[in-house]
Amino acid sequence: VVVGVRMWRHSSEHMKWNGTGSTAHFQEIVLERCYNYTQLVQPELRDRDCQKIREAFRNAFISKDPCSATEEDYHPLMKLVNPTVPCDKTVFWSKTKELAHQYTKVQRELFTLEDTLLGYIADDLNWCGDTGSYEMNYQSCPHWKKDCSNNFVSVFWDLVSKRFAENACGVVQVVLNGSISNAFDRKSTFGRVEVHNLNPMKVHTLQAWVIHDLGKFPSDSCSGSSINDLKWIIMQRNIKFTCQDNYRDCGPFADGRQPSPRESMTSC
Ligand code: C8R
Repeated sequence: VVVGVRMWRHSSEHMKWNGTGSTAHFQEIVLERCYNYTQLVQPELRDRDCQKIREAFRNAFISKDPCSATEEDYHPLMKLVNPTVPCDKTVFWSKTKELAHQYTKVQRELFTLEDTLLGYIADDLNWCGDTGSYEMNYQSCPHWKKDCSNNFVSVFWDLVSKRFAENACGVVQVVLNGSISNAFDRKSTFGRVEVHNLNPMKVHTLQAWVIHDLGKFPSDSCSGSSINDLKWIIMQRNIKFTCQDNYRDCGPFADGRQPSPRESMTSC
């Protein structure tokens, strides 16, 4: 009976949140991605101390209430890694992560947030700790809607997205999804954080690409009302706005066939 009670107490303590638990091997993955990025992807960052980065990342949330995250918790980590994307090379996205990444994989000089060190390290990972414990919680983490919005993962993405946008300069691009009803969503990270943190002294144009999935009915476009919202917000901030449906700048194939949006984003 005692064993039963202990087991029950144990598991109820750990399943207290509604979201997925921390990614298995979180610490190792962070370290490995950091080494991979600083040595192979962006060797100019060779001198970054990955052990320190891993430690600062962990210290941001370990032993803390997973529903009381603040920007300050991440300041030591942010100090170790400042974003450095050259002018005209920033690519934002919203509901088009895969496509945007395919695009910057081919256009090597362009950067999404995941092509910078912190975005690269954290992409697709989940993490949280627990008050009074040095362990990560691998069973469950707060769900941003069902538990709390000030969880460590959400606060992290809002913060790095803000810094990414603040640092952008020249012409910046955003890849939006024309196959959903609101290609521009004010409540997305792009609409809520990045758009408002572009610096009009540095960014002169926002170039939007509205991409339609082949085989899916186009639900939104440059002339739709959600893009019009975006245009208004951007123009009020004194930044020029341009928009293109189904971006392509490479012409038809040799056999005259027109490239699909996906092909034109990724193969020319
Ligand atoms: N950005 C935000 N969120 C990110 C992210 C990123 O780079 N990378 C990951 N993995 N995530 P969405 P959005 C996770 O709704 O809200 C930056 C977070 O858990 O399709 O407009 C990036 O610079 C987050 O909750 O897009 C980009 O421009 C979801 O994915 C926007 O913000 C957000 O996915 C994209 O954010």
